[in-house]
This record gives sequence, C-alpha cells and structure tokens, in this order.
Amino acid sequence: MKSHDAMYIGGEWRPAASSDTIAVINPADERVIGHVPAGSAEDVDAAVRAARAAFPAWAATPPAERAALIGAVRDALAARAEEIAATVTAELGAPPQLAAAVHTGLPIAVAGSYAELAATHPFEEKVGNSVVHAEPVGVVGAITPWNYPLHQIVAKVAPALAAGCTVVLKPAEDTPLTAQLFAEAVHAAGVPAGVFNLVTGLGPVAGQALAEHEDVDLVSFTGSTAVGKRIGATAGGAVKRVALELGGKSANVILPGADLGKAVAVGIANVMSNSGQTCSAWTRMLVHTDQYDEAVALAAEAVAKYVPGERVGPLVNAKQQQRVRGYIEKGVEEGARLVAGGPEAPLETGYYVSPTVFADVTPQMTIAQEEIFGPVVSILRYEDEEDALAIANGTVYGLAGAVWGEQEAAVAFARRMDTGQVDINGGRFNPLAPFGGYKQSGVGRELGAHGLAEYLQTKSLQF
Ligand code: TXE
Repeated sequence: MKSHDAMYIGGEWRPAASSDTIAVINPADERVIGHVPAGSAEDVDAAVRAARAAFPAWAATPPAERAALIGAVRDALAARAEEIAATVTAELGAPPQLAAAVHTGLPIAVAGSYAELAATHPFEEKVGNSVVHAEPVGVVGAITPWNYPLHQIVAKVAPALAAGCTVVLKPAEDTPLTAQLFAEAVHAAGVPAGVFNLVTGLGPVAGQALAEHEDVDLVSFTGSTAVGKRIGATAGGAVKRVALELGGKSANVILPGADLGKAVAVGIANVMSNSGQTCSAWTRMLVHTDQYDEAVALAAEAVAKYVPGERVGPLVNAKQQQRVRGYIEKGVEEGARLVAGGPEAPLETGYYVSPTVFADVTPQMTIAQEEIFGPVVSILRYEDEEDALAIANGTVYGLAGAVWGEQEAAVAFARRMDTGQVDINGGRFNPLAPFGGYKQSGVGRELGAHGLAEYLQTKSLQF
C-alpha cells in the first residue's frame, strides 16, 4: 500500500511538524502495510488556518459551482474504486466483495447525492415578509472512525462542502490510507486549496486539538460514546455547533406475523456484515415466546454460513478483538446460552472473533445493554407487544432498528420505537434519508437534506 508521509494542507502535501509516525496494520495478517505522520496540535493549527483562509471565497462560490466540484470528487473516487476497495480490505480487513459494494460503492453514491443536493437545495426561502438565507457555518472539524473508512468521511465532507463550509479532517488512526486516497481525489477534482485539509494522527492528540481549536466553528464526530460525550461538553462550553454519531444497540423486532425464516436470516446477516462493526447493527433480536425456540434454531443454522476468513473479516485491531471476546465471556458469566461461537479466537493469525449467537439473553444483561461492536447477536424473548416495546426502548441508545411483521402492525410498532431509523421488513439503504440517533446515540443527522442542514445556519432579512 502506498502512503503519504505528509499532511494534505492548503492544497498540497506538506511535511508534518514532527517526524513521529503511526504504523498501519492489516488486521487479517497483522502485518505493517504503511506509515502515516502522527499529526500534532501544530499541524492541526496549520490546517485550521488554511481552512479559515479558504472559507470566504468558498462560501461565496455559487452552489452550482460547488456542486460541480463535488461531482468531480465523486468521479475521481469512482475512477479509483478498485484501489479504494483494495485499501479498505488491507487496512480494515473487509472481505473484497464488501469492500467493493459497501465500503466503496455506497460512499460514491453519497458523494453523488450531495453533488445533486448542492445544485438543487433552496439556500434562500421566502417566509411571509422575510427572506431566510441558509449560510455555511464556517470551518468544520471532522473526526471519523475506522469502521466505514470512506463512508464516514464522505458523509461529513460532502455535505460540508455542499453547504459552503471548509473542512479539516482527522480520520481514525487505524484506517488513514483510505483518507489519503480521498484527499487525492479532492485534489484531482480541482477543489480550491484549503477547502479540504487532512491531518492524520492519534485521537487524544490530533483529534483533541481539532475538537478544542477555537477557530473551528462546528465539530462533527463519529465514534465512541465516551469520546463523543467529551467532545460534546467541550463544544457546549465554547458555544459551538456539534454533531455526534455515537454507539447503538439496535433491536430487530420479529412480530408474530413475520416471515420468521427471512427475519432471522437477514437479522444475522445484518450483524455479521463488517464483522459487526456497524453502529446501526441489529444486535438484539426480539422474538415472541411462542416462536423463540424455532428462531434460535434458525439463527444457529444461519450463522454457520459466516466463516471467519471467508465471509467474515477480522476486527480492526487487537484491542477491539480483546474487547469483543471479553463481552462474549461476560455473556457466558451472566448466564446467557451460547448457541454458536464463543470467546476463543477462530484463527491463529489475524484479529478474528467467532460469529457468536447467544440465546436466553435477558434485557438487563451487559451483552443486551452495551455496544459490543463485533459479530455477536443476542436473542431475547418477549411475551407481548408492550413487552417487546419496553425491551426495544430499554437501552441508553436509539440509533436504528428493524421490525418484521404484517405491514400495518410493523409500521405502528416502528413509530413507537425511540430510535432514528427503522427498517420495515428488510428496507433498503437510502442515501437521501436522514441517519442519526435518539438518546445517547447522538446529536444531529447525516445524509440527504437533513445532513446538509447540519452545516448551515440561517439568517432572516425582514422587509
Ligand atoms: O473509538 P474512538 P474506538 C464505538 C464502538 C467501539 C468503541 C471504541 O463501540 O467498540 O467505540 O472504538 C478519535 N478527542 N465506535 O476506540 O476512540 C479517534 O482517533 C478527539 C462506534 O476506535 O471514539 C478516531 O478518529 N478525537 C462508532 C475517532 O475518534 C478522539 C465507530 C473514533 O475513535 C479522541 C467507532 C479525543 N480524545 C467506534 N479520542 C460509530 N458510531 O460508528 C479518540 N478520538
């Protein structure tokens, strides 16, 4: 893998302030595949200055021109799709098919959606005797995680640029090579210098410096709830805008009228995809007591198809592998019944975890409350719909969910769920629909017009 030994700041690759580097490791074979600079507060400051300098001209650029440049970024990404997919496979461990379809195809579609939205969004609106202008918030500090390396970047940078904001990106230290490819695409597209800047580095160093920088107007963060809370507190203290996409513990509610076989199979597939490293994963399967044993048998059958090293990749790093194995041990300790998998690593090399299914999970168990972020499904039993609703809503999170059943009943149930997104009988991904959390899953929305609105502030002129 090719890696830059520099930061992308002010339209060029510049050496970092210090010579410290971060090794990038392939989690499937534990080999070092590259090094990137470990950015410092000094690098972050240089990037924020570049973004500030570029802001007035970019904000004043007509939306149609911004749209054309975002379209050019989309095309530059599409032209290098194979290389992007290979890079995601190398630094995240995603199986090639997943890397191509989800990790590459999906963010390219999201970039395309913002090229269109930037061109069509009404940045000016008449409200009675007022004209309301939607103006860019300013300089954005974007901090992204490793689980969907390119998607997380595009979901922040594309709407920010569409709004007329300029950006400093601090990507996750585990997956910086995809971020460097993104910076190359921005450069190739001809986006003006300073509009997008990349600082690689560690979270508590470069990430924290960006989140605390006084000349950043909006911090958009996706990652752990613990870090998100800290960033939210800092932003609140400084009275600056913040968007947080945090953890989840989503419920997959199977109502008695559902196609049980399909609901269980898709539910298992949803969690096994990306080795369970998806904030919206349906990690709690809720089944009516009359269908419980059948669902558990179907789940055991379905999960057997997910072979580590083939359909299921490793976890991103040794720390995450340990963490997930620890949760599986905890599940056993607290009395849940292992139906498949377990805490032992399935392969000697690579940060793999066995696809695991737990039955007899009760709502208060740790594995039913905390985000595990691995290929682990908990199957819970409910007595009636009210019980199912209480269980579904009974965590601190509220990011996503699924309901299976007769259409009207499923929609009625979904409307009572405290969560930001619900798939009814296996819905399809929609890049225009808002994505984001209720409760401790976050603040703000990504994707579509709602995602764009995060980067805008309004000014009313009265006549
Ligand atoms: O997250 P971190 P980690 C959850 C998931 C996972 C857990 C831990 O449950 O098991 O978080 O993952 C940067 N100031 N999610 O440790 O540390 C960091 O460099 C500023 C859910 O990898 O939150 C990276 O760029 N930034 C999630 C980003 O924050 C800081 C996706 C995320 O890393 C920082 C990932 C600091 N003090 C993990 N410390 C989702 N919602 O999709 C770290 N960072």
